[in-house]
Amino acid sequence: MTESPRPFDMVIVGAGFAGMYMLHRARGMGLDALVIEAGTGVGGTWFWNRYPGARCDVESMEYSYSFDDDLQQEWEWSERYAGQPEILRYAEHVADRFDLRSGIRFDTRVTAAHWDEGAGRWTVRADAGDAVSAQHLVMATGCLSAAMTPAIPGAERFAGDTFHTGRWPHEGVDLTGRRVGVIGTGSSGIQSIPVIAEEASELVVFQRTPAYTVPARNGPLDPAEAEAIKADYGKLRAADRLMPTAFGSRVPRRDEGALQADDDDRLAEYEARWDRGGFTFLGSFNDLLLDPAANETAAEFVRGKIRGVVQDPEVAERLAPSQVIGCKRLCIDTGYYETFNRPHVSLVDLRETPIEGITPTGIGTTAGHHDLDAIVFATGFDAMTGALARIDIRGRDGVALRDAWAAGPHTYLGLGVSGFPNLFTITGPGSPSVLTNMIVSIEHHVDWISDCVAHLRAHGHRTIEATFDAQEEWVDFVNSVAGLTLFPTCNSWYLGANVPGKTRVFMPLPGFPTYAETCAQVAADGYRGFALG
Ligand code: NA7
Repeated sequence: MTESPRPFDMVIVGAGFAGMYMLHRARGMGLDALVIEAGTGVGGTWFWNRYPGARCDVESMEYSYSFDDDLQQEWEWSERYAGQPEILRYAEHVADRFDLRSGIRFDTRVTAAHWDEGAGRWTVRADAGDAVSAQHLVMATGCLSAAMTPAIPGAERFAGDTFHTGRWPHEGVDLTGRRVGVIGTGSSGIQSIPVIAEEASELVVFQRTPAYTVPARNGPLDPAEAEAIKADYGKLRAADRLMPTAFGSRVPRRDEGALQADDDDRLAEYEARWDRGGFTFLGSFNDLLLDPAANETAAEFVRGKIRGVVQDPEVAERLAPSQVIGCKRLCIDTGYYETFNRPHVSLVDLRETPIEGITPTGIGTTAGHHDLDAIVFATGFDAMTGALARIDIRGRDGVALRDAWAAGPHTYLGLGVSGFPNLFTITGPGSPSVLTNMIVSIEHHVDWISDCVAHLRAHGHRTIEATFDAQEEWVDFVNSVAGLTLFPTCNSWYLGANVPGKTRVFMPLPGFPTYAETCAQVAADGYRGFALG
């Protein structure tokens, strides 16, 4: 006899910052909620990405929960930008403080979620334990969680060790005295390369596209600064929510186009922000992601910095990007360009000399063979949709989400999908998500979902589902906004361009404040664009 799956009011997939807060809110509403998490601990991104140098690119005082004032007053960050171990400790602290672990089933990977039309519930299956059923299914699976390792011929024959930055061994890796190859120069490569160079006897960096990176200027967090923020934390949080990226309000964007400023003034602005460090560099002027000529002034400024730091002019030219700055996510580094001045560090430009294959002893390119003891894949993720597509999610009439999204993700507000009732995606495609401070976007979505479920219960509704028309209109809107920007001009993971065969669609929506207003208005209008059953 098969027992029917244990029923929950809400099943949440993932115990990163999104899943943890969703569980907290669900419990606060009296819901019987369960989180299912593939890892053996909480933290999501910060649980998996333990590579050397892993660090948040949003400042600590902003990259933290705001929902509990005691928490934000009592927690003390040690650095301006928190490193992965400290953020993981923070996630663990939150789990303990709010007794979240008792509601999380760890070490269990969700494999399937099927909508049962008759029961009006989701049946959720995993690779361990019994199936469960859920009235509401919340996907808190993260935007950068489906790691991608490229299929390079011969990879299985490599006799040394291979690692992916997004799946770094928890016990750490000793690369001392080893010859290491790093493939990939996105944020993970740029953060890890200077640290790996400290240990490795030889480091070969395999670069396909150079990225722009701005110094982090990381260091101990000034206690006086932290105290001043904590004296009125709500003020910083509110000001950040009014920023397009939901952070950085302390150094606002200059409300002027780059070409409106004269040459000296423009240069001084870039220098000041370069010296300050971090993402606010892109806020130097208000048109950097709108006007190619404006963008080129910032791009050329960074290229000049690269030429100034990197001693070998040929290496400097290979490191100098040509695409629009900010089109791929800007990187924030500590000593990246300086690392290429070290005698044991070399750069292979894969545009000139592509990889032919991996051999038992290293990596072969069209220019020759590099003998290696270890290969680090800093090759990124199947972003925004990858984690969802890897689960067999089936909505009405057995339609698979991965089929429904074959031509790119279609959502309403990045929160709901037509044909998939009672399914919510936290920071889903079609919402600002990865273009923002993720914790702000996460809290916003969790609060919205919580209010929505409370509304359904108060009004006796059992289901909610995005209407097809509202969804398609939303997809058109997201595309039209993206089309006004320079984001679609390069091969970024925002577009899925890094995943072979993935349809090229710009997935996030630029502009947090307008988006948040729209979501609030949709709720105030009785969940306009959703069908309530
Ligand atoms: P990214 O930013 O997607 O970077 C991946 C890097 O790996 C990038 O330089 C890619 O080059 C490179 N790559 C990917 N596939 C290959 C192959 N097949 N051959 C050579 N090089 C390859 O991922 P990260 O983990 O660094 O960062 C993700 C986000 O995490 C980051 O933006 C922050 O938000 C935090 P490409 O540019 O595609 O030519």
